[in-house]
Amino acid sequence: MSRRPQYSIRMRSAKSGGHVSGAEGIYEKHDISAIVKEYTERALIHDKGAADEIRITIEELREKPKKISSLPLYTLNTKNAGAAKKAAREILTSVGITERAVEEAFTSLDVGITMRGAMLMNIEGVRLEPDLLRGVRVTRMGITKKAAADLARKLGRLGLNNSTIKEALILASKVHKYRMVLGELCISDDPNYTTGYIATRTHGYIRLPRIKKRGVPFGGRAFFITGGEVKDLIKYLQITPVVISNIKPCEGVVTLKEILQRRAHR
Ligand code: PML
Repeated sequence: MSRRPQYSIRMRSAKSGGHVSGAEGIYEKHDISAIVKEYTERALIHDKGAADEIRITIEELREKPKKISSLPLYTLNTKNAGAAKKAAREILTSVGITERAVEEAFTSLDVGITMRGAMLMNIEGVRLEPDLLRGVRVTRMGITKKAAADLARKLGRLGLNNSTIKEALILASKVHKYRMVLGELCISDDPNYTTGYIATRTHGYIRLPRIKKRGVPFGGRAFFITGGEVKDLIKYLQITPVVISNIKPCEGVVTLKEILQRRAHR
């Protein structure tokens, strides 16, 4: 029996040429029109102002999405950008990423340009993505309806059930399934969203409140990678469809010590 087709739906919006918002997921045919409406409304109502260009791509997937678990989610009570950076440094260096690379990532995310995709950095901080201006955009990821309900319930208990966190967790979970990726640093480019995160396969998805000051309109993502073919990694990030079908624990505020002692079992 042939399986029901699934579709990758992706939205990117811009205003005067600058990035405003993006969203994406993997859906069935009967969901398409509702999702297009939801994504369009999201692009038109945004803190950065209404988009003047909205691009929506709907593509039938040729490959059956790979099913994976989400990363476990935690929040650190970081009080300011300095504390968030210190926590990021301690966690990321504990998996073999150098301090220099972490420093380089923070500096690059603070230059005032938001790239369309993520930076790829080796553990010494050397950039490896072929297009240094665009970076690598992670696409073709989603979540099953059952897992989405479970995630909404788990995040809801923490007062965190919003699309920004859900989409970032889905993206990070796809990225960290690939063995070459050791860690990630993310700072939102939304001027009103001051919580960022780091992720590693060992520690999970760790939210870092107050990683930037309110009003800063740039940010981005850096993936720290080790040995392997960069072109295979890029192919996985951009092309391989992945859906989250199982949700790992989502916990409230934990200490840095607890994070460093805890090992996520994936
Ligand atoms: C983004 O895609 O804008 C980054 C979102 C970061 C979410 C951090 C969190 O609150 O978990």
